[in-house]
Parts: sequence; structure tokens; C-alpha cells
Amino acid sequence: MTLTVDQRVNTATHCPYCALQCGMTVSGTAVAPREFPANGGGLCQKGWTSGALLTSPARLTSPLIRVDDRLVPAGWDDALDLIARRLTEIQARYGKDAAALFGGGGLTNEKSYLLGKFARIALGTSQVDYNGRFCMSSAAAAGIKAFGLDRGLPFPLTDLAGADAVLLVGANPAETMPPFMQHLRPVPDLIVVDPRRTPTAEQANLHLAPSPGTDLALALGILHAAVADGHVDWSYVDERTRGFDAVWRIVARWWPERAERVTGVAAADQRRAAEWLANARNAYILTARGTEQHASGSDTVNAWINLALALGLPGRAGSGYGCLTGQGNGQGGREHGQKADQLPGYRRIDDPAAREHVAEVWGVPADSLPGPGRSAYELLDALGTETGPKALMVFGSNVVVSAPRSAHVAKRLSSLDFLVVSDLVLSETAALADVVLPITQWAEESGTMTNLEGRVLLRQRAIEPPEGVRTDLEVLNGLATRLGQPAGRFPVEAEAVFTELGEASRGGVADYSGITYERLRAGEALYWPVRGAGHEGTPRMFLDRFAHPDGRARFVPVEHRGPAEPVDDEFPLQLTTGRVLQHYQSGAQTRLVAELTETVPEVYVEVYPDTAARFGLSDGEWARLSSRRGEMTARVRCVSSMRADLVFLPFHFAGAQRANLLTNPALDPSSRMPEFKVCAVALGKVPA
Ligand SMILES: Nc1nc2c(c(=O)[nH]1)N[C@H]1C(S)=C(S)[C@@H](COP(=O)(O)OP(=O)(O)OC[C@H]3O[C@@H](n4cnc5c(=O)[nH]c(N)nc54)[C@H](O)[C@@H]3O)O[C@H]1N2
Ligand SMILES: Nc1nc2c(c(=O)[nH]1)N[C@H]1C(S)=C(S)[C@@H](COP(=O)(O)OP(=O)(O)OC[C@H]3O[C@@H](n4cnc5c(=O)[nH]c(N)nc54)[C@H](O)[C@@H]3O)O[C@H]1N2
Ligand code: SF4
Ligand SMILES: [Mo]
Repeated sequence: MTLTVDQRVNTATHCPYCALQCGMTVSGTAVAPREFPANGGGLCQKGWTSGALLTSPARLTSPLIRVDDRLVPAGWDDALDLIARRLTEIQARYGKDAAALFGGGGLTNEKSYLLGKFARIALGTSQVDYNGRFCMSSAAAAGIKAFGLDRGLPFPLTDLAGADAVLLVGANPAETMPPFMQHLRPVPDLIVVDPRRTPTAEQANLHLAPSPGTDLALALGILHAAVADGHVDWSYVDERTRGFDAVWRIVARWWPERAERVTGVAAADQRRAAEWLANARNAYILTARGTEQHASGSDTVNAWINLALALGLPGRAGSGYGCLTGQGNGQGGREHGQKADQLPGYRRIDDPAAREHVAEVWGVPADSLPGPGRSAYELLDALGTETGPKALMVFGSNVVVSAPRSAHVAKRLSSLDFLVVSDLVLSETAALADVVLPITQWAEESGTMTNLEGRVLLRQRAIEPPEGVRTDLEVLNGLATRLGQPAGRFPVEAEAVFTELGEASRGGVADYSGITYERLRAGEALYWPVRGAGHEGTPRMFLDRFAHPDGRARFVPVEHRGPAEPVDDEFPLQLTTGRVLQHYQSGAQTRLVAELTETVPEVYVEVYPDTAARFGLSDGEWARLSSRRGEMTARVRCVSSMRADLVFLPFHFAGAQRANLLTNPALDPSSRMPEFKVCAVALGKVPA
């Protein structure tokens, strides 16, 4: 495959992977780091090697259509005609909601926006959701309850360097966002809460290692210590918050010794954590997936926010609470309407004023917009059932690997009448599809991303795409026109989509109306909301007031519940899952990069040496793991710092190496987030 480089050599852009959105330049297929505040000129190994996929032989360059159970190359017109015809037939037979869409937090703002619009007006379906439900939805739900608004970090990352103490909960940025660690380097007191001694925990002055799924009890214990030891900022609590008393009624019963019995974290360490945070002039509490991906994830985040509020951190310059969003556009992807209950601008789909506003921008009657649909796992679980969708289109997610209880999800996908996947490679999900659409990659198209700070960034096209691929925007346009929509309603130029998105978001929570490509090209640092042309944006939120109507933050009373699935004789160990530096998510992309697979070629399970021995296993041997959902195999890696009752699997591998064959789809009641971070498993030898 030959690539023609555009006139612009060394185009400034951002990494295709995570939410740090490190600044880089692209020249041909070579990438190089670029000075940018979030990454300070650094890149991790995934960023460095991201150019490899542009010319990978595994790249899809032609649509594929299933014929006699095989995927065979086809022309674009044939593929799009077929999709439009099948969707129309299925909807005519079973109703509008028989067609569903599944999006992703890696998609640009423009794609996320157009996908939500396509669902609501080209298909008229309520059945649209996305993988962000598996990611930060618990933190989002908690943030909305506490602050009235959810922006992952309501302050620029570079503020962290001025802190005296940072409490990092369930986050392993040394592997998940390596250049992020530079912001913590000047911080004297780093406290890390993680059941594993991760490379991040290695850098902490205090490492608290709770049993997985007990963070809520730990947060209650630390808050109890803060109150009992006189660390509460009472004037802040009086002036800027509501609801402390109801929280105290619960916390009063969680003295640190009791929390120690539940979590395994020494009471003295809980008191030390409270003291370090309280004595700091400036301090932050930051959460990530370890504490959030639980059936009690949103309550757990509220428990950490309660602690932050008692210490007077949120909405004070130089201090705060934040969630470290994960996917490239994990922030923007949750704002523009690919979520089941949402319209653009972070508006609610059940809010009559929001519906009026967005319908007017779209040129359709408000009552034609469908109501909220199913959340991600519930949608996947319903596929092909009597009342569930019969057709699904997937953009930017590889659910066969990344969804919980993945064998069941694959079965549901196979039971569909029609599955379409738009991807750059033949992911495990694409391999099940009836039609696969080959799309452009980040460097071959333009679009905006909103990084973990809420800063909107422009990723400009740097190189020409190979023959045969199209952008997701072109796909949506091609389908919408075939479904009878006027062509102008689904623009193919990213900038035109962005302008419309700005209008749709105007006056909403995530207001982008003042952002233009021109301002972004000029390098302006624009953090939403940017309310109209002259507005400078909002790097720091909540300094004067929180987003609830009375301007005050809320303490939210939450009770400890513990893991949804306790261990027993049959499944005696706890499993937690997460990430390793070299691989990204379902691994669809990074498993194709030689340099990364050479370092980490296959799945491994981290086990405490005595535990491995107890089950007859030794280091380097393949083991069988099983849970109530299924079984898989992984190579044993004995790790002496592991808890004896816990094993860990990265979830980036496919087939029988999928961690998600084991995971528990118990859902958080508010966020509908599955419990990826703890379930009960058995460990043993692979049967001969
Ligand atoms: N290399 C790499 N980087 C990535 C990604 C990737 O796939 N690979 N994905 C990106 C995305 S989408 C995301 S969401 C982020 C995720 O970034 P992180 O949240 O940092 O990553 P995880 O490894 O999922 O989870 C973090 C830690 O949670 C711990 N943990 C498990 N159970 C518990 C618990 O009960 N309590 C606490 N406190 N901790 C627990 C795990 O041991 C793990 O070390 O990373 C982003 N960056
Ligand atoms: N056990 C366990 N499971 C987990 C997690 C965990 O910690 N443990 N974490 C969860 C989290 S936080 C997340 S975010 C999910 C992520 O899991 P997935 O949603 O599966 O994420 P990716 O692997 O990034 O999938 C993106 C797919 O879209 C393709 N793609 C990339 N860019 C584009 C684009 O612009 N357009 C289109 N059409 N396709 C594109 C990629 O090639 C890839 O196949 O996994 C979740 N699953
Ligand atoms: S930290 Fe994230 S954004 Fe930066 S280079 Fe690595 S994957 Fe890319
Ligand atoms: Mo994520």
C-alpha cells in the first residue's frame, strides 16, 4: 500500500489512543512527540508505535459482505445499499427499535454527534448506547449527583503539580497514561489505593491495598478519621455544601478499625491518609476504573467525593476532585448524544426544553425524537431476543472482547438478523458481521477530541487515506441518504458537523458553541463550556459555585455493599482485571503492532506464588481460570506483591484468552456500569 503525504509535513496532531491525547506530529507514517501541556513532550510506547497501523497489512481496504458464511470483498455502493435495505426491512417488520447502534468513546466529537443524530432521526430508534458505559459512567453519575455536572477533571492537569498531596484511587497511570506521571512528580505526598502493587503504587509514599470491591468502606473509614481527628473544613462545609449530616449518620459507624476489618487496610494508614490530605495546602482526590467499575461504582465515587468535600477540596483553586477519563474521546464521547439517555450538549433526552432545542437544530418535530433506550450491556443482552433489536451497527467498539460475560454477548450478536461493523481492522466483533465497512484512521481524517481535562483538541488530517476506505461521517451520510434523509442533514465534512454540533450544544451543560476550527487551529486552549464566540472557555470550574441550582455541592449518603459475587468453595479467589502498558483496550489495534506484541504476546495471570503452588501451578505454566460465566486460559506470572486471595488479568486478548469470559455483568443501579473489577473465580491446571 502506498501513502501519499499531504503538502503539510509534520502535521501537529494527537495520539490515536487514550484520553491524555498526547501532542504528536505525523509526517508520512512517522510519529514524533510534540510539546503539549498534557504530555509535556512525552509519549508512551503505544503512541510511539501508532504509525505502524497506518500501513499494516491487516488494515481493511474494502467493504466485506457475508456470502455463504464467508466475508468477501464488495463495492461501497453494494455494501451501503444492502445495509439500507436490510435495516428498512427489519424496521418495517419489527418496528423502529429493532435497529440498534453501538458507539465508542474513541470516536471524534463529530462522529459521536452524527451517530446520535443518525439513530434518532435517520433510523428513529431509541436503541443507541456506547462503550463509555463500561468506562467512566459511574464517575459521571456520581459527579452529576454531587456537583450538578460531570466534567472528568474540572481543572487543567498542570494544576496537579502544585499540590502537596494527591490521593489516586483505582488508577494505574504509570501504565495507562505514562506521561501523566510527570504531573505528580513534584507532589510530596502521593497516596495510591490499589489492591495490587502496581508501577504507580511503587511511586507512592503510602500504598493502601484494599480487598477489591471494598473501596466504599475504605472511603467511609478515612472520612470517619478526618472527622474524628479534626480535619474537616467546617466553613467550607457550611458555605458550599449540603447534606453532611445524613452522610455523618452513616460514617459515624465506620470507625477506621471497622473499615480495616472489611478492607484489610490498617486503621493507622487510613488516619495517615486523612491527615496528609488535610495538612496539605493543596490536595486532590482522583479516581479511575479500579474504584469505579463495580456494581456499587457510582456510590463508591460519591464516597470519595464526600471525603473531598469534607476536606474542602472541590471548587477551590489548586485543589479538587477529578475522574481520570480513559478513552481518546472519553470526555467528548459522553456529551454529544450517542448515549441512550442523552442529546447533544450533555442534555437529557427526557427534558422537554432539550428536545425542543435539538429538534429545531435538526429540523424535525420534537415529538419525533424517541425517548431513552437501553444501556450498553442491557442492549447487548437483548440482541436477537423476542423484544430486543434484530439489527445492530457497531462503530468503534470490539464488544466480543471488551464486554462482560463475553461468550454470552458473542452469542447474542450471532443471533441477530443483521450485524454491521465499521472498523479499520477485522476485529473479533467485525469477524461476526454480515457487513464490514473499512474506515479511515486518525491521521487520515480531521475531527475534534475532548481530552480528560475537558479541553477540545483538533486532530487534523495529516496523510491521505489508502484507496477503498471512507470516513465514518461518509458512511453515515451514505446510509442516511439511502434511508430517505436529505443529504445536507448528514454533512461529510468534519468542520461542518462541528459547527452544527456547536449549535446543538448551545446553552447546554457542555456548550461548544463558541469553539471553531479556526480557534483550535490557532492553538487556543478551549475548555468547555465555551458559551459563544467571544467566550474564553472554562479551564477551572466550580470556583464560585457548583452547578446545582443553589450553587452548592451535595454530600451523598452511601452505604457499603461489597462485591456483587462473594467467593465460595467452588470459586475461592477474587479476580480483578485491567490494563498493561503495551496494549490498548480490546487489543484490536495493538495486537497488530509487532513491537508491542513482542513485549507482551499473550494473556497472563498475576498470582501470589503460594497461591499458585496451592493450586499446583508454577510460574510460566498455562492455567485454567473459571467463573460462573465461563472459562479461559492464561500463563501464570507469579508476583510476590500480590494479595494471596486475588488474581489479575489484563483484558486485551482474544479467543480463549479473554478475561471477559469470566467477568460478572452485575450492573450499577445508577450508571448501568458492569462489575469488571471483581468476581469469584477458580484457578487450576489446564486439563491434559
Ligand atoms: N496501556 C493502556 N492504557 C490505557 C488503556 C489501555 O487499554 N491500555 N485504556 C484507556 C482507558 S479506556 C481507560 S478507562 C484507562 C483506565 O485506566 P486505569 O483506571 O488506570 O486502569 P485499570 O488497569 O483498568 O485499573 C486501574 C487499577 O485498578 C485496580 N483495581 C482493581 N480493583 C480495584 C478496587 O476494587 N479498588 C481499587 N482502588 N483499585 C482496584 C487494578 O489493580 C488496576 O491497577 O486507561 C486508558 N489508558
Ligand atoms: N474485563 C475488563 N473489561 C473491560 C474493561 C476492564 O477494565 N476490564 N474496561 C472497559 C473500558 S474502560 C473500556 S473503555 C472498554 C473498551 O473496549 P472497546 O470498546 O472494545 O474498545 P477498543 O478496543 O478501543 O475498540 C475500538 C474498536 O474500534 C476500532 N476503531 C478505532 N477508531 C475507530 C473509529 O474512528 N471509527 C470506527 N468505526 N472504529 C474505530 C478499533 O479498531 C477497535 O476495533 O472496555 C471495557 N472492558
Ligand atoms: S499516554 Fe495515551 S495519548 Fe499518550 S502516547 Fe500513550 S496512549 Fe497515546
Ligand atoms: Mo475506558
